Amino acid sequence: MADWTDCLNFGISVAKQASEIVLSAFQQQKEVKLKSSPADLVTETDQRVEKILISAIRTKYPLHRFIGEESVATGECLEWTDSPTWIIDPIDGTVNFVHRFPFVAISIAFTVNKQTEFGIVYSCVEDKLFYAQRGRGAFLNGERLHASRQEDISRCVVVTEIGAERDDLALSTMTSNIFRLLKLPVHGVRALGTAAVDMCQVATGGADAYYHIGMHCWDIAASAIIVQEAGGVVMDTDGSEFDMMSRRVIAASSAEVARRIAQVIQAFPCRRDDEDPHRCVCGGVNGV
Ligand code: LIP
Repeated sequence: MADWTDCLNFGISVAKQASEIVLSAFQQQKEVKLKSSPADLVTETDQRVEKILISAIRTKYPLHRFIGEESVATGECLEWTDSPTWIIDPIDGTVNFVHRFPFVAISIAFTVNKQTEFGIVYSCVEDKLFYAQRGRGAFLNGERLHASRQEDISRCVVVTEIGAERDDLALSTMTSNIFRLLKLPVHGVRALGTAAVDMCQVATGGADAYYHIGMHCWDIAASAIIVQEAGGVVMDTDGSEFDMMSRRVIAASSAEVARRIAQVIQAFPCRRDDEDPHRCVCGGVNGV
């Protein structure tokens, strides 16, 4: 079996270098552009950090492929293949970044044969480096992570996000999901504004579950393996196997809590990340 530890260590080093750019821009005024909705923002720093990450990784690993949030946003084909692939969100929590709300993360996952080999989530302002390598555990700043193993939904803190959708169906679905969970009851519902850092709270045991409908593969690809390697469970919101491209996810301390959340919440229709081939243009970061 191939050992991707060198790739992981290189990924951590480039994430730390990129964090310096994020932090230096964090307190500055930002030029903000809109993407899919009035709440789906992008800044020059998002784009610059992604370009720097891809350029550095491509120089060392020229045959590897990339799925980057901002490359896809500007028309790059999202083609997930069996090739070694880096799935990158240069700034997860861009709304937080624009508002200086101190939860912004660089999220980098690495897959081979469509299986995640490692994930890195660097919460820049907190200086918290979460990472996990398949079969070798999950870590926060070098300390081993363990999910809470909570099995009683009524004793859970649940993390979720409202996301960038602002249409009536999405908003009514998401708010009614929160209402139903609170009426179970659960101990609390939280949202940090970054799916990656949200999900890592399950790996630390500080939260017992995270769910989201509408996020993208780059938001959660890295944190999914971090939860799994911390002993947590990751699945689709319909209770089926986790599907990184479905834009639906539940991460939990135990299968029992994950199943209870799947029973309570409802999803709304989302186009899969790997659909819509007409949106993309060939060439770009993957060259073909
Ligand atoms: C964000 C997610 C967050 C969600 C936002 C947005 P971005 O990713 O991490 O959980 O609520 O709508 O999708 O766009 O900041 O990389």
